[in-house]
Amino acid sequence: MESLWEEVRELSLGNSVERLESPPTPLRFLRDFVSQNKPCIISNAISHWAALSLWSTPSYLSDVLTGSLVSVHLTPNGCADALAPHPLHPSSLCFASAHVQLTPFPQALNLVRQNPENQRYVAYLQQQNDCFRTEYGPLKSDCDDHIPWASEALGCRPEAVNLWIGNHLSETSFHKDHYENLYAVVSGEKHFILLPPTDVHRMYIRQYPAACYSYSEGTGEFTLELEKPERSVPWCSVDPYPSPATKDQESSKFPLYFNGPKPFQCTVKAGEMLYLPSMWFHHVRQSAADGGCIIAVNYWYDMQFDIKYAYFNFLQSLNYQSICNPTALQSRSEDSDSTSSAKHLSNGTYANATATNGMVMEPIQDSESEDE
Ligand SMILES: O=C(O)CCC(=O)C(=O)O
Repeated sequence: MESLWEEVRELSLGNSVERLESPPTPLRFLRDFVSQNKPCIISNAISHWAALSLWSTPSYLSDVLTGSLVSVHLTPNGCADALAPHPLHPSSLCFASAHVQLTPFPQALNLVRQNPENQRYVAYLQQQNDCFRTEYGPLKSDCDDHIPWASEALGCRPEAVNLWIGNHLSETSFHKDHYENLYAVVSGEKHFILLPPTDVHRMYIRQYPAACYSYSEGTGEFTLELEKPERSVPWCSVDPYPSPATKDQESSKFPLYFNGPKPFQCTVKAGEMLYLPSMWFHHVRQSAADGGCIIAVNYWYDMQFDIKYAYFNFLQSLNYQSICNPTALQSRSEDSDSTSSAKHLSNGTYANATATNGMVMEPIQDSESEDE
């Protein structure tokens, strides 16, 4: 397995995410990136968008969307769709979704912009259901309907276009999607950790009971309740940014992640676009120099469920038991000076690791995907 991780880096991915100074031709995009399932960051792909100048003025957004109701995701800590202590058994974990409320846009934007350090909640405007073309329809003419060279290469128009407006406290945990993703940052910066699908076993995908936050405006408190009927969600177990106090513990629970090849890491700045290939695991943080909002629009194109997908499912079904010790993994990763990547898995259904070193993953069922 370790050879596989290294070989894809040596043969195709290299050590860092490639940067293109201008949009590729459809042929180059297809040949060098999509068919190779390889990410890249593209400059000057959205320079013509009116959004780049207009959206940095909050009053512009509030004026255009004055009558719009949008989905606000509220969490106590900025981590929606992420692991949290189980409400009944706090020594174990559950998969926690945000409290979602439809709110008039101007008010919703204030929830994101108010000094987040002083609030008991973190608000993130995002709804991964084509929200840009529905909830945010009045902003449509500020961006492109689709990315022409990508549509030409992929032979279709986007299945969904989503808008993301958040502050520096919102964070998206490791996951993967079954889409080719063109992710354009309009203001602020997004910090991605990426891992290719070949690294699936490094994500420690396990089943977690699904739960949902509920927020009371009256008390300002969140409660976390298990979904009814109960269901479980296969989700990545790794937090790539453990606190100094838990770092050693996390490294020993997830040695394949922490001691394996460095993930790909990249920052996508305002005006840039990331091509995030289908099935790559990704973890996202965000920041804005002025403490303002971070705004992005992403285009999800259908992926091909082709031989790569079939290989991925086969790989994931393997009961990988590393006989390498973490020291061996460490020395391999020191040998290569790769940057890093983080990725996300589709048919990821693994029972809890049972080996003492946390390296055993046993397939337990063939579920659809760990994507939501
Ligand atoms: O921007 C984010 O917070 C997450 C983006 C993401 O996960 C996606 O585009 O698939």
